[in-house]
Amino acid sequence: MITVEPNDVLLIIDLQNDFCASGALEVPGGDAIVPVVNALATRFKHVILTQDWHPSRHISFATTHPGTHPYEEIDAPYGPQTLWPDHCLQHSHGASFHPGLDTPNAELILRKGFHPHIDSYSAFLENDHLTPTGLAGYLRERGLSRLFLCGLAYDFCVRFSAIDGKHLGFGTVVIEDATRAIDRSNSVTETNAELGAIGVPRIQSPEILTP
Ligand code: VGL
Ligand code: ZN
Repeated sequence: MITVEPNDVLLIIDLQNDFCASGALEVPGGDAIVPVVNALATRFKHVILTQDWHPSRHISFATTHPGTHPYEEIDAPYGPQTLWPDHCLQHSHGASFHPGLDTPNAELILRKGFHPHIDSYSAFLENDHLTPTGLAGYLRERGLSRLFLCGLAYDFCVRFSAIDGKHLGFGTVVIEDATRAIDRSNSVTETNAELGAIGVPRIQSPEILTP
């Protein structure tokens, strides 16, 4: 059992239409986490949402690089970048939060991935692992010290947000059953191993929700 403390934050990653059923980059089972996330949100004093928010012709879109296909990798100036179907276009339906998401107490929506030439999986640092999003400063300034992560996708944006959160000194926990994975080329096994190696525990939502 876990007691939620006043300085804890529920960080809900990218629970957007394009990652849910019939979305452009559908994460299998993505919709199923919505009721779990809603229930979790009622237990936290602080709730923060991230929103993947790409301009058209974003570097992460295969369509931006003629001759490539989604899920291939390119060498971007900042390192390898997986290519995706066009998704989460700014102001599109796909970029909107899942209509069932109900988190009236959310205090911040952090958009990421809006720079045309750099992708951002992590809520903290863009994919160059250098450019900050400002989230660490926000959390520190407000004295928020422990993060509980949920949302989509476990093996991409949840994974990199958890790793960076931990490295930046925040208590970091992933609520496994409140996430779903894309699961390509061993990415779930890799994520489990990485999180384990740096001491980010994976818990189940009843550990928080059971009274
Ligand atoms: C994500 C791939 C591309 C995610 C975002 O939210 O995990 N994955 N953009
Ligand atoms: Zn994206």
